[in-house]
Amino acid sequence: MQLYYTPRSHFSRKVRILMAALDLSAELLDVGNVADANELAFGPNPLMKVPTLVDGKVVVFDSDHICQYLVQKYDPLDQFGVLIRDVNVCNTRAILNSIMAAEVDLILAARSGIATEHHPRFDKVKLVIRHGLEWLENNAALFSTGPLSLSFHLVCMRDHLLLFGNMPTDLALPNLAARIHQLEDLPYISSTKPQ
Ligand SMILES: N[C@@H](CCC(=O)N[C@@H](CS)C(=O)NCC(=O)O)C(=O)O
Repeated sequence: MQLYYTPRSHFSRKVRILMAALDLSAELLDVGNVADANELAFGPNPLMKVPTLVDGKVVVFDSDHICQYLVQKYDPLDQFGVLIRDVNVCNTRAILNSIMAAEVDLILAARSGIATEHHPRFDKVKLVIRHGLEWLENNAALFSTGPLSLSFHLVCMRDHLLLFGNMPTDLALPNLAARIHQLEDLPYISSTKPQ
């Protein structure tokens, strides 16, 4: 298998954590700057995003879809609850993904030379991150009662917000921090942490 990714990509890290936890390996293909419109670098993905998985003749786009594909093919017992469709779990995934996508908007705008300060669109994007984090904190019990893959997702979101300086510093998130602390030393969490 090949995985188009970048070492810092939080969406790609979801897949990398799951693959490591399932003892699966893939050749990692770093696409470089994801803000670039360099079609060739992204391999077969017409959306020019990472991650993309290539498994023989099968091409799979989108991190959640890739995780589902891997579990359906390689983990019939679904040890980490990737295929769970419970409404609360899906809502939590939607919030995590939206915070992560909002952060991509901020980072790629800045990387493309757009000032994101005092701009109504980006003010809203920042509010999405704040309100999303508050929602997760208020619903943090879902991470201990829900599938472990949801907590993998949480770690990816949190580490990336911290790495790129987009975590609101005035927001107290003790319940999320406690959950992440329980997982930080797992080898597939620590070995995939972006530097
Ligand atoms: N829904 C997609 C989102 C992927 C995504 O936005 N990836 C970012 C990097 S972390 C990217 O490649 N962005 C490029 C762009 O938006 O132009 C997924 O879950 O895989």
